[in-house]
Amino acid sequence: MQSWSDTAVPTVPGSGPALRLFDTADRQVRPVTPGKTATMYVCGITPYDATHLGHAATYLTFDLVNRLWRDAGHEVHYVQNVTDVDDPLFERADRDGIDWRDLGTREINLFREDMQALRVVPPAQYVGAIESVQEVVELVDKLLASGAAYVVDDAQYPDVYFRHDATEQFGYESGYDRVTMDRLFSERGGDPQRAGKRDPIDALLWRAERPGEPSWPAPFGAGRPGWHVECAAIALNRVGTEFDVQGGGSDLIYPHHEYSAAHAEALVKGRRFARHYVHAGLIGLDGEKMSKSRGNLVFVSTLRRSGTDPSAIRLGLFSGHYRQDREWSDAVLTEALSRLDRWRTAAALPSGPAADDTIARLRQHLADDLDTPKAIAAVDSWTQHALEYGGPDAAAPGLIRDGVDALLGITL
Ligand code: 5CA
Ligand code: ZN
Repeated sequence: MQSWSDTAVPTVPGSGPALRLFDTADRQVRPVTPGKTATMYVCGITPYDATHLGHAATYLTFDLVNRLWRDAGHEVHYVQNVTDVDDPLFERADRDGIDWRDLGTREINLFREDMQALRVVPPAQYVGAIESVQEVVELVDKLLASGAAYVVDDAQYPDVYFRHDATEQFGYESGYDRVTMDRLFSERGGDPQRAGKRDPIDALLWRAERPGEPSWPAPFGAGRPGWHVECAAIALNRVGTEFDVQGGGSDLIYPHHEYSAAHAEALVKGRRFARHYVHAGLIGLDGEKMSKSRGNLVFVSTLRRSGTDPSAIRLGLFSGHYRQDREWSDAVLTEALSRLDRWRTAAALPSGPAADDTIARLRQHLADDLDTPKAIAAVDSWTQHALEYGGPDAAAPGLIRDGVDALLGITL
């Protein structure tokens, strides 16, 4: 599937400390240790509705990772998926009387426009679930052969399930106890009641064909992919195991990332799926998690159409730390707009105070688990000095413009 257009990223002289990120599995901030090419897989959208600010916050978080790696001289192999076949698409398409494929195409196009407007550096590989069905079939086949998967005893619908305890280390990624797993499994798309399963938290790998649902041929019966195996297959075939960062919102910690890791690890024994599991906090609106079921969504496309500067969207979302659940509100946007205005006024001056130290602090704070509030404070401080006292350095405003652009994706 086609990704969106590349965005120009300036280079900034000098370098900063190596990136450290919080790893959900190890529950601590520790160094990310990529080779020459850094590898990242981030869970993409399910395209049944437009991109809201929660999605945007997650993709902007991993855009920071991408930008920091590039700034440190790494090449980045970034892969993102699109869950373009799943129940929410069928339900929304039914409701709106359109074909689910057309709905998916429309929302993916809008997502691309949103990402481009936000100047998110595109993934090298943007991969749909539909176009990777064959990869899922091969993976499920291997899991069946190894005994990690089984077919339920149901002649009509012989669905394939994953034995959650197929790997010894199952549960290490979320660290959740069984009670929490049981609860989240049913809250987040699982089917604990399905008759014939060996355990309520065994996860669906392949859903046998049902009337009215799309299906693809497979040696174990026609059907369609389960959710977690989609990401396991797409990632395994492009970034392998022990890739640097697996990303998504914190709603994916369990079950999604736990099972994607377990599927892959059941196959490639002894190797951890991702080296770092990184999760962005959830964005809410007026005290509630932004979600389609609550109907409290602020769409990126709506803001764009109303003329909101995408750099202000970045600044507003970056004013809180990425791991913190936080809120979007008019006040957040108003503050971001006035900050952007101040930064732009200062960066347009013919000269200013020397900027080297500010660039160093930007790099240092971002490398420290993406501490955007402190990074923003560093630029605020330079701006305040520039506006109050001016400065003799004619290169400084340009350096600030490049630094803020390269590292934060914000154009001044
Ligand atoms: N297609 C799957 C991942 S394979 C999926 O979760 N799609 S999604 O459209 O529901 O979400 C896309 C991404 O946005 C995921 O990484 C998800 O964790 C993240 N996300 C969803 N809601 C929010 C929110 N309110 N705040 C922050 N991130 C969110
Ligand atoms: Zn995923």
